[in-house]
Amino acid sequence: MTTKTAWITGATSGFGAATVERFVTGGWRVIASGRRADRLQRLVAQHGPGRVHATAFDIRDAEAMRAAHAGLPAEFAGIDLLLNNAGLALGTAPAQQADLAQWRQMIDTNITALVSMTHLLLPQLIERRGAIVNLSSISSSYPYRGGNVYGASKAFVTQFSTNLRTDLHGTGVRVTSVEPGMAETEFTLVRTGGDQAASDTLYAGAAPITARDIAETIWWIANLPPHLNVNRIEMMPVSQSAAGLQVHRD
Ligand code: NDP
Ligand code: 8X3
Repeated sequence: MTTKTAWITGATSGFGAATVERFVTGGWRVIASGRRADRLQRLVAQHGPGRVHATAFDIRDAEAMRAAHAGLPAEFAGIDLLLNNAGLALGTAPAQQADLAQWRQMIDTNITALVSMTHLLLPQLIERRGAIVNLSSISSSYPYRGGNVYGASKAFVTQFSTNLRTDLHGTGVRVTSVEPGMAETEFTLVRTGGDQAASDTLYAGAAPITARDIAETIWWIANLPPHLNVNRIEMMPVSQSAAGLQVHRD
């Protein structure tokens, strides 16, 4: 059996790190990306340079992205799956109090970088009848206070996934939008600028989704028979559900 290769963005933490682990354990090669080079090097040390290739770059830097792609060693150059996972939420303030720089960083990371990675790899994904898995979120469907640009960026990811499927009709390339709810990773630490107490409070007693749950789901999607496509998959912890509409009265 030929060894398959996945490019996993946001591999230094959370869903990405757990998915690297799952795919390497399952026999795949992984190209692991993120800004924190030390964490990527730890993955290489743990699994070996024949299994994990580290590409440390800021995903908003289009030139660095292209250079990372051009510099792939031969054994990692044929990519079968792109996991567009790198992303973040910044801030919890309502739109009228939000920081514009944070909005721009979410758009640059969650949208612009994701479409750039996709555009870069599409030719070879088509050639290999590969797969694209995009990390969207339940915030793409359910608004909540302070979700503003984050949720909108994930709605883009969901719709981009659907539209990609339509354009890729007949190529054999599979596209999936994975839409998790509350999951405990570094997500809330990043969102709150490093507030560990806020992160702990959010997840306490809620039995949130784990990074491993998501990694197992992505592994399942990647290994379905080639005639099957999971278009969208929405997941929540049992402790989370939608809570309806609000009414303001004068
Ligand atoms: P983490 O914060 O644990 O991981 C985020 C990853 O994204 C890190 O590896 C980080 O790497 C990478 N990343 C962020 N910005 C950049 C950048 N500019 N350049 C390169 N890499 C970057 O969060 P999660 O694992 O939870 O999040 C993964 C994805 O899942 C995100 O898209 C998130 O929006 C989505 N999601 C998360 C949910 C949750 O509740 N946790 C629920 C639904 C969706 P580094 O900092 O090293 O660059
Ligand atoms: C991250 C989880 O609750 O903001 O996407 O939708 S949530």
